[in-house]
Amino acid sequence: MTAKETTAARCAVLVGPYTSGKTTLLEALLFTAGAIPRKGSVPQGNTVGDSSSEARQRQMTVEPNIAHCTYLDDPWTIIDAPGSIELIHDRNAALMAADVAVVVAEPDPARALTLAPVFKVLDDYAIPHVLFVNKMDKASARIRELLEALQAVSARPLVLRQVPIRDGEQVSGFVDLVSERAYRYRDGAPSDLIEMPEEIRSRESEARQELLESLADFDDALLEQLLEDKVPAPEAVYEQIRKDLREDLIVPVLFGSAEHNHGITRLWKALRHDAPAPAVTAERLKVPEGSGFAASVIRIYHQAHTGKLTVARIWRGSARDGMTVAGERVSGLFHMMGAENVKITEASEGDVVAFGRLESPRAGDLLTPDQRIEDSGMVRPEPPRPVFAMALVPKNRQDEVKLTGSIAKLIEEDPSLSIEHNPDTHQMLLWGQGDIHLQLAVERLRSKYNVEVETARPLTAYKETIRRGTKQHSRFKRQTGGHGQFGDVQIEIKPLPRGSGFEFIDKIVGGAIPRQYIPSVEAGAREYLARGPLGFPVVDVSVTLFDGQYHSVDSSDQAFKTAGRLAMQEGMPNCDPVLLEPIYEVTILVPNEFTSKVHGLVSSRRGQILGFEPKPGWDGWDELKCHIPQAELQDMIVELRSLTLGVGSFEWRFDHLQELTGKLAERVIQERRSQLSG
Ligand SMILES: Nc1nc2c(ncn2[C@@H]2O[C@H](COP(=O)(O)OP(=O)(O)O)[C@@H](O)[C@H]2O)c(=O)[nH]1
Ligand SMILES: [Mg+2]
Repeated sequence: MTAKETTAARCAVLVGPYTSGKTTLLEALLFTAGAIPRKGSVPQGNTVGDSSSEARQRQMTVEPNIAHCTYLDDPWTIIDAPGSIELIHDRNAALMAADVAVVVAEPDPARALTLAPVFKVLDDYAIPHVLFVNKMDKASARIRELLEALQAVSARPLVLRQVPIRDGEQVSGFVDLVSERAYRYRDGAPSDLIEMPEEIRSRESEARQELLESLADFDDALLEQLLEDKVPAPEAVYEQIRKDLREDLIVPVLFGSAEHNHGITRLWKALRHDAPAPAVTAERLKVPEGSGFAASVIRIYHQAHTGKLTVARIWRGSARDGMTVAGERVSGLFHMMGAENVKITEASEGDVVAFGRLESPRAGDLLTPDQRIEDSGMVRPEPPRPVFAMALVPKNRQDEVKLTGSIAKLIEEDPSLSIEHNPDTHQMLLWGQGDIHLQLAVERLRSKYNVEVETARPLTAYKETIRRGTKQHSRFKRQTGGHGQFGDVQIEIKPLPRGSGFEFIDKIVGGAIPRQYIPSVEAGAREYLARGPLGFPVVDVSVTLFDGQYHSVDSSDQAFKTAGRLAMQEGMPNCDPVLLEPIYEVTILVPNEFTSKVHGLVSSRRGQILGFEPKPGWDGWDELKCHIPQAELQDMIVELRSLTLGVGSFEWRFDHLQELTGKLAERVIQERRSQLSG
């Protein structure tokens, strides 16, 4: 083999669908590297990753697990990213630390589509990646069939590096297609080199030929050799694989079993030999040139004991405890090992470190000794737009300030969460990527910050308007002891077209109401708009003040304001009030095999398809534009995901208000009534 790429610390990020075995693979990689004495397992709840109570309880990765090790004297950081589609931002952010990504897949062709989103991100950002087909201990499908299914969702060619040796149905080892050596798996130990079994020879040479042909697509010299039937030297083949991976031209495919430690040494060797150096990655990510220390923030962790940890990858220079970063003094320099922080004194290029107690950094920042640069021009993922919300109320009224502060910390850790104080419904809404995402936030509020909250469904921001006009004469008159209050107004109330808002027209002539009181009439009318006859804010109404009377002693601003409101209160119920519901424009993105299902979903939610077309740059995906009522949108992501193997998504924005009548409207009005009286 040729010399490996670098001695600087490298970083591999494990990605792939939920339950494909990434956390188990992290354990296997650490064990094989000698970084842990025993291999834990996810079901037993004793792995390096997933150590938080939220993760252990669900047997699910809920935040990136970061670990360090040394493999054959090379320093490595391995990040095990969450697989859940709801935690997609944490995965994308972790990928910004990757020299190489390992896509972990289940050996099930029927689930190939679940890898589409991850291949898409890797292809878009041109992140070098290998595919590790896991759970080969219980694979029933043939690897060839699996690769065909997976190739359909990967823009880059998947290139098989090994072929399995089978003992009956059981995969008992593999042949490496470059060295042409055969190995037999041993549980929990490196494989044994064995004689290549006779019966595999033809399959092996066929697969080897395919490998060489894939490589020859990117190299003329190799192509020439193949055409001349020459056997290329193994060194040349290794070198070609390394180069193609580094340029993200091919995806080498390896397989094994994380649970049984099968194929782990082979995976390690591929990473060690083929993963690019951090300097190459820095260039790909457009780390600004310069001299001296520079690191980019991968993620923030708020920990009970250590406080805020800023996890960053060092692109240039070195880091020491006590140094100045972003103008602040670092207090504690660590390597993370799952839940454990291992104190270190120094770190250099390529290393992923945690800085203790820096106040200012945010995920995505570029850090230098004296600055945090938000907009450094580096490649960085935008958090996805939220698709699911929950209303939060602290159980304890006194916790309100604490709640806001704690949520701010959760958002620092995960910028795909956000908070909104809804001006229409007055609810505090926590927004995110789905039910699990938000449940996790609620659990962390309790477990980390000791804040208990009640959750509720977000209310729909209904409005109301009128369908016909009326004239209204109202008088406010009160005689109490000294001088009283008097205001008399005649108004005409009229409906306005959708989206017009509120309009007030003054048609007073001849001083029927003195000038100075007219703004008060308007103010009174406006005050009324907060809650119309049906109980909701009123929109699209015009009020014309055309006559009135006053009293030289008893009239006042206040009296005319009250008269204005009174006239609305008395007149509006006669104007045939009607409920308006918000309609959103929704853009749904799904693989086109699900497009007809989505039509059904949209119409079952009172939606209307405006059109659909193939999504540019997304081979095999459709984008559907539709109008859907806000009330129907709240849990739509849950149904959309269950219809589409979890990969469907959507974006939304408010479009217009639309009349709602009939049974649905009656129910909404009833609910509002009991809410207002309750
Ligand atoms: N049979 C088998 N099971 C595995 C293997 N790797 C992981 N698992 C199991 O698959 C489940 C999900 O594993 P986990 O590592 O949490 O997957 P992740 O969601 O990708 O991190 C756990 O119950 C593991 O014990 C494997 O190689 N073979
Ligand atoms: Mg996991």
